[in-house]
Amino acid sequence: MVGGRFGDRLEDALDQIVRADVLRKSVVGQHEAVAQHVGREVADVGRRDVTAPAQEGLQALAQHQVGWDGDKFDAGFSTTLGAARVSPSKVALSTASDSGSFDVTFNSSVDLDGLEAEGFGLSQPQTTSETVKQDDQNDPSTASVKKNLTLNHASRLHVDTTLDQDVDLYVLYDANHDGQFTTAELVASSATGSGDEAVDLIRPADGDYQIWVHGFAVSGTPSMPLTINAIQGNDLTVTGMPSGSVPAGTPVTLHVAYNKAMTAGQSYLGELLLGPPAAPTAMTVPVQISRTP
Ligand SMILES: [Ca+2]
Ligand SMILES: [Ca+2]
Repeated sequence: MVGGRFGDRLEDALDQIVRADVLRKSVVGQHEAVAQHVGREVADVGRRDVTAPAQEGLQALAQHQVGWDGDKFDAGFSTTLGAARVSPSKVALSTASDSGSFDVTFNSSVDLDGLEAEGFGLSQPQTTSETVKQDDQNDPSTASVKKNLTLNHASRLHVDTTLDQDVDLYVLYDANHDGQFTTAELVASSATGSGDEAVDLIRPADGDYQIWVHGFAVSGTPSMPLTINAIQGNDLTVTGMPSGSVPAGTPVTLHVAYNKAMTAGQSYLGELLLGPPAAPTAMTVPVQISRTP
């Protein structure tokens, strides 16, 4: 609607939709994680990096301008649409050693002003059997299941429930560090009409958390599995990050070392998060290390 009437509601006056060329990815058979990377540059405001999973088919990029001067017709911006990929897209290895290393290669089709990468884990998911009952429907703090959890250098927290009756799931973070968990400290919830609930937090802050399983419509005292998968720890060390910008098409090889006292016969989970400085968690490489005797 550029060139039309400029009223007070400037945010409605300038919308531009750029229909990008069809991006086709031959995903099948490729051991690559692909994240569509969008670099958006806005005059006078700076640069924004926006990422989304790449999908086959037409990609549409919508730009919405807010709060610029109505008489400033030449406030231009440019948009770069490209793809970044990491190979391999995930790492699963078996080892008889508590330490070792592997490499991953990053490649972007657009210039980046840097690349950050960090390793998390190694840790193990835990599933416990919990007994639930009918709680006060109007007060999640009456949840009869409350589980404490401490996170330290976590890339991800996944929690889920499974039950054929209606329980809801809440995650609270003790943001003021007073040892109490109040509904004002709710950071995630899943409250559908079923008992199959799940929440995911990416790069959650260090500190104390409490998970509530709230019986919303429960008869009797059924047992149900509660799975908590916190990928956390400092057992993965990433080296090889570039010190400056990364020109398009320049592969970056990252070296990942792991070192943890593991129990033979058990598996451990980790994760690499990487991306440009403005979006350092844009891409993920899941890591699973199985310790053999
Ligand atoms: Ca529910
Ligand atoms: Ca608190």
